[in-house]
Amino acid sequence: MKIVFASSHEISQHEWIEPLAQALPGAEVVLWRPDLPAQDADVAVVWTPPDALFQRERRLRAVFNLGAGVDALFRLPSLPPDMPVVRLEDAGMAVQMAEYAVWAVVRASRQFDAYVAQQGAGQWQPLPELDRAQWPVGVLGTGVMGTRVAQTLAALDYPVAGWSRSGKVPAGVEGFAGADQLPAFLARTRVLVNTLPLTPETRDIMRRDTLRQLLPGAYLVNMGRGDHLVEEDLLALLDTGHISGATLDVFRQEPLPQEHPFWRHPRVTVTPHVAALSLRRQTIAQVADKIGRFMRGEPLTGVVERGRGY
Ligand code: NDP
Ligand code: OXD
Repeated sequence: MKIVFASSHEISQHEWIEPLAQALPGAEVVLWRPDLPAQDADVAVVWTPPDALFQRERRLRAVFNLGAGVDALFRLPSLPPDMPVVRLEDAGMAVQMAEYAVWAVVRASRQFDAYVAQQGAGQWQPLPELDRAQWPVGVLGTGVMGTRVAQTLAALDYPVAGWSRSGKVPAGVEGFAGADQLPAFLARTRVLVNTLPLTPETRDIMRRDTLRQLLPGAYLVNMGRGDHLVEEDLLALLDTGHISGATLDVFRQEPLPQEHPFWRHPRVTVTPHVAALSLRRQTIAQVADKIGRFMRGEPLTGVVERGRGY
């Protein structure tokens, strides 16, 4: 079996190629380079690969994505429409997404940013206590990431609801399903936490008319993709005060351009797409297991439904 490893980012032979080869004895793992001839590989392991990979490697039988989101892959014109695409499932990322959401929600609801400002001014001024009923959290997408996020916030006694296509949510979380129930979900939500995948249906889902349906003083946490959020609509609603603040990890353009207003906005917190980092050991173990199953013709999970886009 031959595996080609392709990414637009710099890949360390020592950190990725050698451990993947060790995890799949008998497999040959090569790093894809645009200046090399076709490798005639059986499968590709990728993270934001160049389109040229699929123009060159014509014998690929499947693609294994080193991330949960497959939107970047689906943007490539040369990805064959019937090529099986397998994504990463959790691999240590869900707990990090939950930590990120807790960080943002707790900071907003317990007014910890105000205490940081107080310290700067040498001020000792306890603020009113937290009433959790005033901070209902709504999680967009209750898949692998959203479920862990919702469970974790519910364990901290925030009233939590989840929205998905199926309406499936973990115990202790109120479920809302599909476009019909989106208005009711938004109307009971103050902190909106996004963990959706980017698809044609979810693009721009956080825009003026949806964000305005949130409870006044709403707070936004975006960990999904930048294209879920219409950035100028968020800025306008921050100006009116309907949205009190936002913690954003993903952006329409990454890295976020230096001149972007989010950098200097007093009520926006920016992080550089790090809500969940790939954990190399867990990622390699999972991908190796999935490749092994695929090659042996065994059932495997994480196969993306091309029609749904996730
Ligand atoms: P899953 O496929 O497990 O979950 C996707 C969820 O979104 C499901 O609950 C699904 O509903 C729901 N959904 C999809 N489309 C719609 C729709 N049109 N309407 C309503 N609900 C919808 O994905 P993961 O949880 O593993 O990952 C989610 C996303 O998180 C990734 O695609 C990626 O963009 C992002 N991510 C970001 C990271 C970061 O560091 N910022 C790190 C990792 C992931 P249903 O359950 O009914 O199918
Ligand atoms: C992912 C990501 O999709 O890191 O895995 O954004």
